[in-house]
Amino acid sequence: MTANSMTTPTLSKRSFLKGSIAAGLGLAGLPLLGRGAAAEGASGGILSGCHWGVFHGIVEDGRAVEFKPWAGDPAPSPQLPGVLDSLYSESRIRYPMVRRAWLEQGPGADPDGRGSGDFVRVSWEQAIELVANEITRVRDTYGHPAVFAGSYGWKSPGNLHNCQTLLRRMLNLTGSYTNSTGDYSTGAAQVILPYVSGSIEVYEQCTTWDNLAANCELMVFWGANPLNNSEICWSVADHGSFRGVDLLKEAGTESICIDPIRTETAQALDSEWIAPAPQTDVAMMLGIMHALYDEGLHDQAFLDRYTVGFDKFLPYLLGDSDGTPKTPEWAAEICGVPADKLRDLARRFSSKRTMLALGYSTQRQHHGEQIHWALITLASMLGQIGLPGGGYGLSYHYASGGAPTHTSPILKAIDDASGVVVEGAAWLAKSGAVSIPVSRLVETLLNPGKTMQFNGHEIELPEIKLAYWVGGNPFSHHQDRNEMLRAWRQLDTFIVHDIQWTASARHADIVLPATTSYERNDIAQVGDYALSHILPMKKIVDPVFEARSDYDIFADIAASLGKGHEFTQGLSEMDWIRGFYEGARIEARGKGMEMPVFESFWDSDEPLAFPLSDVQKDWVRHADFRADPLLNALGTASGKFELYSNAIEKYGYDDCPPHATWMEPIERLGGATTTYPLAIAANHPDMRLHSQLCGTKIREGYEVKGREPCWMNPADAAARGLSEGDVVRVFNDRGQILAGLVITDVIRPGVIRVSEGGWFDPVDPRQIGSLCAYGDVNNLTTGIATSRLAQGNCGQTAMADVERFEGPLPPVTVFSQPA
Ligand SMILES: Nc1nc2c(c(=O)[nH]1)N[C@H]1C(S)=C(S)[C@@H](COP(=O)(O)OP(=O)(O)OC[C@H]3O[C@@H](n4cnc5c(=O)[nH]c(N)nc54)[C@H](O)[C@@H]3O)O[C@H]1N2
Ligand SMILES: Nc1nc2c(c(=O)[nH]1)N[C@H]1C(S)=C(S)[C@@H](COP(=O)(O)OP(=O)(O)OC[C@H]3O[C@@H](n4cnc5c(=O)[nH]c(N)nc54)[C@H](O)[C@@H]3O)O[C@H]1N2
Ligand SMILES: [Mo]
Repeated sequence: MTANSMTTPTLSKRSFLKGSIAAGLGLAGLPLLGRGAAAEGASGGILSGCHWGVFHGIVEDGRAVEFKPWAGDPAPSPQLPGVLDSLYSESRIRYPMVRRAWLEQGPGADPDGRGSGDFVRVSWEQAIELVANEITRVRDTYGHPAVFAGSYGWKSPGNLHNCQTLLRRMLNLTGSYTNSTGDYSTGAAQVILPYVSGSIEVYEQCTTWDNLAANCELMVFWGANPLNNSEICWSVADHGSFRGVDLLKEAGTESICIDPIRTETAQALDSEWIAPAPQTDVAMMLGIMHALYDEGLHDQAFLDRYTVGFDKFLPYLLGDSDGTPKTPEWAAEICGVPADKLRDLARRFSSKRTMLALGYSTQRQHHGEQIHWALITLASMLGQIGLPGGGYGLSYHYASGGAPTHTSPILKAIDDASGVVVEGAAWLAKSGAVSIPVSRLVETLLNPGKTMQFNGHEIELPEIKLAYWVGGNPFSHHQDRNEMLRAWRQLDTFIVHDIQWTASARHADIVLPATTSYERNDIAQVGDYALSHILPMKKIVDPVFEARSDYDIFADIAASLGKGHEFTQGLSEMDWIRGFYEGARIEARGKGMEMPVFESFWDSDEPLAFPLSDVQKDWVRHADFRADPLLNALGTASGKFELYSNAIEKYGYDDCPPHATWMEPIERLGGATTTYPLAIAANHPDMRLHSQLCGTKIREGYEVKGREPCWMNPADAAARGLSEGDVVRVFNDRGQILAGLVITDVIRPGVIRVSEGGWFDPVDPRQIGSLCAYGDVNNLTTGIATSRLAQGNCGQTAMADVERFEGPLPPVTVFSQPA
């Protein structure tokens, strides 16, 4: 069946009632396929949810003792015990705390002392007053943009307790601040793709897994690992990608994994493994494109009808414009994959119905803008975009992209009082006086008043004196930790609300203990793409120690600044939640569905299920564009895929040319000017969400001698005389960390893996460049931007060396309460 050939059937009120609500708000009508379904009939306990999925909290004597996965979860997360432990772990922040030097000597005192752990406990009243007064002082002295509230990070889901929106709500009601644009996930891709395919695309739906299982003959996971990266959602996880991978396995679909690591997904599907040198994928794609063209395998009709600019890209591919034909032999030299293999791939991609699934890591690199452009150019040459089972997909690995989208209303959410509802796209919203690209804060702190090119325009970098962070961990997520430490010394004040004593909290001047989602009530949707259910996120236990919700904290600060009523509108927590639900109920009615009254929804023991139509189940990305490229034009200037961009040509950036181009990164495996021998895959961790849960007991399952694991190929270990379980020093000119060695042949020689999110634990916090005792990989990564176009981060650009650590091992102190 061809997708999009029918319109979505309108469900009668009756059939919806029959299909889901009458059946106990449960799963009736929803297929429950996939691996080891949750504990049978798990229920009882208190229904809630988190980034890792829907669960029931079991409570004994006022204490949560188990988070039991919901029976409807096709692949419950093994991280749930860590989620429970995040409530009670030794690393929980207990009381409001202020750094002694700041408290006694005032803002900006002894900035080198940040991170040394010398905190003084204060009362909530005093903490609120200190924060409100400091916001006022900084605004009055330096102007409103001196307050930075970009506050990027993965917080917790929930449409009310969105701490970042709440921070901006408080600041918008009382004045202004500097915000940030973009994110660390897809910083480069989301800026270039609007020029190429007409939208940011990286977070949009893919052709469904169901459609792939029926139509795809060759699935290519290009730096894309759904079985790791779909453990979570930005909202509450549905784990639909696990079911999706199962569908491919059942269908026996041939697959290829192009990745320095033989991933969980590759292992589950027994995929062919091709391991190019990291950061060379653009060259590899060009080699394949050259072979396609050379052998006449490209789809000229598709290029003519659906794209512009191939004629301007071709001279580059053939070498007419720069003297270097991008032949498979040329590409093989760079990427390390033999030329014959590249020709073989060109033939297989073009002769089979092929889906190219690209992850995000390849754009989190120097010149990361090029990879998505190269992929779309390659997919255009193959001519399968918009066909069932073919083309390209940019989120198969993320938040269960490709899990079919249910017919559901959009749940309303708290807004930031700038007139924009931002849940789901918090960091894309425009609020605040000034906005800087999210990963350029360090550059901004070090260069106030200077100008920066960004996406065709110029930004003047503001002077920032106060950074306010909630729901994010910059001392984990930002690159080049030591440069960051230098920049942080420019700040008068750093305020952090968190659940846990992260490195960011430890480097703060004022630290406020926030509640977890499990200590407050909220509401959310299940599945970023699936939108399969609306979930009551019920409070499971009372707040521990003196933790308070970000909502209550900001309401008090707003009140202290004279805007208390504007902040709360006189509504209680449950009033807000009910309001969001009622909004959805009205929208659902417009779609022919009747949701139950709020009380029966809230008191039910099951999430509220929404129906899935056959059309959505079989949905094909870009099918409408393919069917009628005029009526369903893309959002680009020409309405077609732009393989050459006149707009980007006009910007004249030498680090981002107007068509997909192989650009040498500052350092890479085999790079002519690169000094360190090993490429670091700073991937997303399998048993954490970034740094979240690193402070819990779940760490005991993967740490090696108390340190973050470092994977290494047996050949590289042998060459260095290293053994499994050795504590090693991983180092380069930017920094040094300890890690515990894991020797494995699922990683390519020349590459090591140290996942992002390990907590930064400097042996001497006063000394920039100090050894990190636990293993925060961002001591080693580069802080440069992808290019002047996107100014994205390069968390996957790092070369290093590894040696056995000799001498007395420094203790890991970052997981306990500060001194
Ligand atoms: N080298 C390298 N670096 C990377 C990456 C990489 O691949 N390589 N990946 C990048 C990417 S894609 C991302 S998204 C970032 C992630 O970076 P972050 O999103 O900053 O990382 P998290 O560990 O999720 O931090 C979230 C913090 O919010 C806290 N939190 C959770 N809920 C609440 C709440 O309700 N209230 C408050 N106040 N706090 C709360 C958590 O305890 C945690 O400390 O890292 C980036 N950094
Ligand atoms: N379990 C878990 N899941 C997560 C997260 C998490 O922290 N933990 N974080 C979530 C977030 S916020 C995001 S943005 C996404 C991130 O999604 P991605 O950025 O796609 O995830 P990564 O794990 O960094 O990388 C994916 C794969 O790319 C490979 N790779 C690295 N460098 C290269 C290269 O140069 N070439 C090729 N071909 N492959 C390469 C890695 O080995 C890995 O297998 O994940 C999300 N999912
Ligand atoms: Mo991300």
